[in-house]
Amino acid sequence: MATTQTGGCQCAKTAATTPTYPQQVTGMDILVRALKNVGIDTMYGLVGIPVTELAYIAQQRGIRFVGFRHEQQAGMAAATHGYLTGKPGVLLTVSSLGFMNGLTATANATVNCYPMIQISGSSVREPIDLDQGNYEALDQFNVAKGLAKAAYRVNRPQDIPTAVVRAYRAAISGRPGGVYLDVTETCLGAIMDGADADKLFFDAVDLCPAMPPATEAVTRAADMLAAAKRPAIIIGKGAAFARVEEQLKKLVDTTGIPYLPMSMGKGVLPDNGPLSALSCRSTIMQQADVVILAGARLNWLLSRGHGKWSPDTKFIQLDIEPTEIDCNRPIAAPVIGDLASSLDALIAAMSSRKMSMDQSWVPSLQAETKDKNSKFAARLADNAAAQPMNHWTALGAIKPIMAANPDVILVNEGANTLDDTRDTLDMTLPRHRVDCATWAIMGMGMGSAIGAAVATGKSVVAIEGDSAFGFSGMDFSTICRYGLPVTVVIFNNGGIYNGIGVNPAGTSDPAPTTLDIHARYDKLGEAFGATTYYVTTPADLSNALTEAIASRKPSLIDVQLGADSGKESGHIGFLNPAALEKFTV
Ligand code: ADP
Ligand code: TZD
Ligand code: MG
Repeated sequence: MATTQTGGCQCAKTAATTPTYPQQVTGMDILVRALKNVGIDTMYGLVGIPVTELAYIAQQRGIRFVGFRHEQQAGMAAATHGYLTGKPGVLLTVSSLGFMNGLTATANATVNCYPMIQISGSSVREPIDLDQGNYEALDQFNVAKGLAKAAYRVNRPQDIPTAVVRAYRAAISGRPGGVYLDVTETCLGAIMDGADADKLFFDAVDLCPAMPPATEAVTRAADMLAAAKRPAIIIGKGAAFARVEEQLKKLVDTTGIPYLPMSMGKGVLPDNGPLSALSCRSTIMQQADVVILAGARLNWLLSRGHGKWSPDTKFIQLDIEPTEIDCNRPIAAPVIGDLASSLDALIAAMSSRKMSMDQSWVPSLQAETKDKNSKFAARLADNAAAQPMNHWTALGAIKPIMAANPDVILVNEGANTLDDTRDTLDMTLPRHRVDCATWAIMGMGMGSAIGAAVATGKSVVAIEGDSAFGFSGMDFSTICRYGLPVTVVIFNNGGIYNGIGVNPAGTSDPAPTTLDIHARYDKLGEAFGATTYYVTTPADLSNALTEAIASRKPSLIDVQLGADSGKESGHIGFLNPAALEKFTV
């Protein structure tokens, strides 16, 4: 334990407050016990003043502590842990910048409805409030408020058990999200009598209560569904999170309604099932008369309910969040409740109703699927000989291997790397795809891969664009340090979108989109003791991935693509190439 003063901070004094008498406990002891009481078994974070001892105490008392190189990645891991397990993931950060680095992930979790709790040590209150320049002083609580689903500050050790239960409930109940728990250094280091502390703990009852929908809402939805001629179900990541694969299967089996998954809804029902309309997105948007949104928002990923959507489509929205309804488009039949309860109720209501679906609706979608699938297969085959490889060639090599390993969790980020991977790789199991999701952010890859591997014990393959990997690459070392069964596959096309951008000024500086086409990312993996591969052909990629998955050891595959592989998608309307030319001097 450090006793030296760091930057004039007060925290070294905290270090001396670990109780020497068994009947005394610190705020840190109480916090660890409170976390264990609500079932937290894992904590992701990065330590330093004032939370180092807290992490040690957690580790000593049986909470697994996974230490990272950057808090953002620890936060992405906590969020993914929450999403995959249905219990809030926990992130531990130090004050000021550590807190802010982690807050990025907490904000992202809130946007994506992932349950997590960021616990951050914060500097002593009084000098912060008087702006007196204390070590790592920042009014973290007020900064977090705008970005987290909820924020709480604990100033006294006797409030910790209540604070932890409140943070837990806020993270998981209703629409899940990221919760911030500010624990002041003073509170962490405060000493209490052990017997008094014992009296603070309680068993919280029903931490994630069911929220069944109103009967009349279900009746309205069932009537509308039964009358539908061309119905469809859109399965979002809310459905994956809510673990309603059985209910959705039953609804689909009993009604024969086709389904269309959102990116992380893939696998809730099999992508390759007979009623999967994965390839018929535009047709559903244009022709479906009744669409059930099951844990999916009509946000930008669904054109906010406009664009290609027919103005006549009616929506039944199953969601836990009432304010989501009518957000972008009027919802004819809102069903507010937890998805499991809502689907149970809808299935029950449908059992006494007959569907009136057009006989030709499903066969026409199936015919379109067949046609698109064979065109897609031809496209992959067409690229099989491409040298250097492009995104499709590489994915053509990866596809059969992932199909043979359906229980591997896929993490995916990039631009072309994201879109093409999503389109190529079928998912057959729920909660097996984690990607950059609602905000389309880069920099979730290593954290999410680690969270997925730690939370589930399953093997993980992260398919990363070279740019995307750069945001979190240093935490590949965390994969190695913890010996996790993660294979990182980097699609190196030398840039953001591709590596053929041209600097319009003609100077020797690279274009804004250009990165490092000749980089050997495999060497980076070598530095941390991973098994590494540098591959230039589909056959080598295929062998490398097969071996890497089978090994269940940290592995990194650097996939060399051509610099011209990938299309640029980074233009907004007025910054199109023609406009850029106009502005070029
Ligand atoms: P996608 O990006 O896959 O379309 P979104 O993140 O946009 O999914 O939407 C997920 C939706 O699921 C959110 O509106 C959220 O409120 C909802 N949701 C999350 N958990 C539940 C639950 N247990 N029951 C019902 N709805 C839920
Ligand atoms: N910064 C953050 C945090 N998120 C972002 N989404 C971006 C920047 C902008 N951006 C994209 O939207 S995709 C992308 C960036 C930088 C990277 C695309 O390049 P890649 O994938 O190498 O990861 P491809 O295969 O070359 O397209
Ligand atoms: Mg790239």
